[in-house]
Amino acid sequence: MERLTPGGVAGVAVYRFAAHETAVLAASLAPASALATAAAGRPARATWRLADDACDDVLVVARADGAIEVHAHGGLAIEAAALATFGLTAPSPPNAAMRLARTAIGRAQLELAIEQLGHDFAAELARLAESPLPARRVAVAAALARSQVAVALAVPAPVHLIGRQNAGKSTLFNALLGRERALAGPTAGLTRDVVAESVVLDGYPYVLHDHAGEGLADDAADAAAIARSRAARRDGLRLLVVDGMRGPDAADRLLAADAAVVVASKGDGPAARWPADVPCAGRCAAASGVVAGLQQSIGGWLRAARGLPPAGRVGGFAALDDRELAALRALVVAAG
Ligand SMILES: Nc1nc2c(ncn2[C@@H]2O[C@H](COP(=O)(O)OP(=O)(O)OP(=O)(O)O)[C@@H](O)[C@H]2O)c(=O)[nH]1
Ligand SMILES: [Mg+2]
Repeated sequence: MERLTPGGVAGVAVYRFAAHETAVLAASLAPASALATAAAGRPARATWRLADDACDDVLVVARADGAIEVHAHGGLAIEAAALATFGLTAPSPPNAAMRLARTAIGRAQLELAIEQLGHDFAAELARLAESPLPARRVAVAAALARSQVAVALAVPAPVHLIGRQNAGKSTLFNALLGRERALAGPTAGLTRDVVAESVVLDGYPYVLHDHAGEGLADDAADAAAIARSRAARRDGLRLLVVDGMRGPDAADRLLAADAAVVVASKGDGPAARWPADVPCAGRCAAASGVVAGLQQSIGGWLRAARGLPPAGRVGGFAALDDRELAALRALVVAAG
């Protein structure tokens, strides 16, 4: 028997039983048909009696891999009797879907985790491995396409707010987080250290980085801050913030060349002329304090730049991390 919930006194304790334990388990359940009902795909309510003084109302559930779960109440008497009857095996390591369910931030991540918990990744892989190669190729290609979206939903992507000093990066950073995390203000070069925080934008998770601005380096500390920022933003998506009341200059044009998204800040003020050859996703007014709308629009621009669909379920089993992706790809690579 494996205990899926942490030990202790709780409202719910979930125990998982391997095939060789089900005969003993069946004998302790009333009605005796509970196990067969669960095995047929219908969760069954039952009374679990392991000893005269250890009795609980439980739910019996069969998982896709054939294992049986008993959802009990976590009382000390039933826990002690279950341990005495079945012993405790070491918990199996959580798969990516379980880890995501525990750490999900935002509704879309949770929906994806619940969807993927409905698929037994190892069992689906084993089933695919048995299928003829042409059908396997088609199924793996479809799963990899879903996985591209699933990984984007499960694994936060780094986003770097870059731009000229005073462009409005830190103000935008704070507005997207919905709190005053970084210092912002009219002093050029105010931000020196890179500050990173997690945030959900338009349903997708990101680690948002606020950076030192590009511009004059009055002293060694400014120069070090700019150099450190340039090194730290090499990987990930760069979101260029251009002062929308001034418009892009030569330095902005250089930064725009390898930015995923360019936005014009200070959208509550008069807009500067914007040259047609500098791409601009849109204007934002971070100082206005409308967090939800800002998250939606910046998230939407990032999503469009990444070619991702609206966040949510992906419609089938998918890999959620590099290890699962590699296992999926290996199904066709090994077969040539
Ligand atoms: N009106 C208006 N002012 C803004 C907006 N966003 C930023 N500002 C102002 O622009 C100035 C610079 O803002 P910051 O967010 O500190 O700029 P930054 O890009 O982080 O600057 P550095 O840290 O020096 O690189 C501040 O005085 C802000 O109040 C906005 O949406 N509207
Ligand atoms: Mg700043």
